[in-house]
Parts: sequence; structure tokens; C-alpha cells
Amino acid sequence: MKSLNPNDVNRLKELLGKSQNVLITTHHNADGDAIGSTLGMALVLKYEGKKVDIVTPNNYPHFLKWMPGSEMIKVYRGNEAEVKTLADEADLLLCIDYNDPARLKEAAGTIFASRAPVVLIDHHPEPKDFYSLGFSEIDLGSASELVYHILRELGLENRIDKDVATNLYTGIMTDTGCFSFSCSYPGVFEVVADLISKGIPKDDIHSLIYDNYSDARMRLMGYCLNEKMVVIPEYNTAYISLSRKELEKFSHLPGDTEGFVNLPFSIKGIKLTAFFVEKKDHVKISFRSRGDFSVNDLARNNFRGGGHTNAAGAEWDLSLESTVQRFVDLLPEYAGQLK
Ligand SMILES: [Mn+2]
Repeated sequence: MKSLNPNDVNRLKELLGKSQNVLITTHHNADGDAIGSTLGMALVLKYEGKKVDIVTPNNYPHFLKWMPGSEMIKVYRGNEAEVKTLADEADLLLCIDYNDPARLKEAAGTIFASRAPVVLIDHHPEPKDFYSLGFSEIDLGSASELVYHILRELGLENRIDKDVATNLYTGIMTDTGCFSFSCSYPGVFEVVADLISKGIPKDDIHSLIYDNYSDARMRLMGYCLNEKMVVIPEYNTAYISLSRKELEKFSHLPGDTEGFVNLPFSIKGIKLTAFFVEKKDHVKISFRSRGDFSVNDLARNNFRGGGHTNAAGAEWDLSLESTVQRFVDLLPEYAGQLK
């Protein structure tokens, strides 16, 4: 099992002991790990008698709304005044599953105006300097797994009940692509074994996440694969791009394109994938890789983005066409690594 710095654990214990109003925040476009890790932590703190609120910058996907405790989540967009009050009243601010205040988008100003001490709980490399106490564990596949270790080291393992375990399991499952990447170490399976021992509905969780899509999403996926996927065999690379017009045509809802970036990995030999989505004033890019090829470096060095070795993202201000072209033009530079 992972061991954390005991001084940090003690400092967190002290901070929690002194706090009554805990505000938990996670990143824009929250995913299964963002929601799972924050809900897992929030439920335990609630069991400990604290008032706990969770804020996401924008709405989160409908296929995560069944998760136990999700009624604690407030979406900043549309509830700005209420979130401002929560930030003002908070006496502890937990930042889970992100490493940069900018990941809160327009909620950042309101949240970080809070005078509460800031605790980072995250697994993304190179966190920005914005917290007074940090648990940054970049070798873990998910923030949910980190929350599990923190709860245990705080002596709160008895609070990890079926609901908490369901949230943490969901986060680990989604951030490792159903245990297909970022989990090649035994510890994660010890955690999963313990979570399953709490009686979580493991098979139902899988179904609730992955068999919970609209027919529009399936048709959009079919369109992406049939019409939009570009495979470049000499660089073992494939990418998909979608314009706003195309998204509208398929009555796109937030979260509908979740996971599309991984689709080309089903093709033999693919090592690098990219997924480009046109937004109102920028292009949102997701990069994924298999093996040693670092999409974190690719995103950082060329698109002012970042993430992990095998999963990274960026936003780019040029048109969809020129953003895609920039990516394609970069490939020869990486030819050696993509062999
Ligand atoms: Mn994560």
C-alpha cells in the first residue's frame, strides 16, 4: 500500500480537526475520477459531522449523476452567488484531481478568493504553486486512489462504506480506462480488492457508466469512425476532429464525446491518438498514447497544454483546420519515437 508523508497527513488531520465547513472543488468538465474522488472524500467528512459542499465549474456528464452523494455537488455556472457564499464561509478548501487554479475556469476567482487554507490532492504532474498543503502523487492512476490512501492514513478506513467505495472504485475504473492503462502496479489492485470487499455493485457500476449513453451519442461515434477518423500508418497515429456544426447535427450533449479519443487504439499498432473538438472560441484537444511516448510533452511543447505521459489535453486558439494541420505537421519530428 502507498505510504504518504506522515507530516503531511498530520497537518491534514489538524486542518480537518479545526474545520467545520469544508469546500471541495474539482476541475472543469469533471470526469468519473473528479466526481468519484470528491464524493468519496465528501461522504467521509460528512460522516465525521462536517458540513461539506462540492463545487464543479460547469455541469458534469449525466452518466455520473447516479453516484452516491451527488446531491452535494453544486455547479458554479448558474449558481455563482451561492458558490461565492460557500467560498466565503469555507474554513478548508480541498482541491482534488487538478493541479492548476486555471482548471476551475471562470469559477477560479470566486473559489480562490476564499481565505480558507488550500489543500491539494492530485495525481497530475507539475502542480502550480497555489496550496498550503499538498498531496501530489503522480505515480497513481487516479485521484480516487489517492483519496483512499489519505482516508486510511487519517485513520478513517472504517468510514469507507459501500457508498464511499462505490465512488472511489468508479474513479479508479474510469481514470484507468477499465484497468487498461495507468495501473501497472500491484497496489491499485489491493485498493480495488478492498473496495470490492465493501460490497460495491461492481458490474452495475460498469453498466451505469458505459451503457448509459443516448442513441445520438452512438450515432456520433459511428460517424466519427466512419467519416472522420484519419489514420497515418507511418507514424502509428490516428486522429478525429469534430466541428461545432457536426456536433449540433448529432444533438450533442456534454460528455457525449467522452472516450472517443481512445477509439483508434483498437487498430493494430496505433501509439498516438488525438481528438479535436471545435468550441466557440478555441479548439479543445485530447491526446492519448500507448507506451513511452509522452503526450504530456507533446501538449506542453506545442499546444501550451499538459497532463500525464499517456493522457493530456490542450486548448488552441486557431481554427479547427489549422489546429489539426499543426498536429499533423509535427508528426515527422516525432517519427523516431512513434516507430
Ligand atoms: Mn484523475
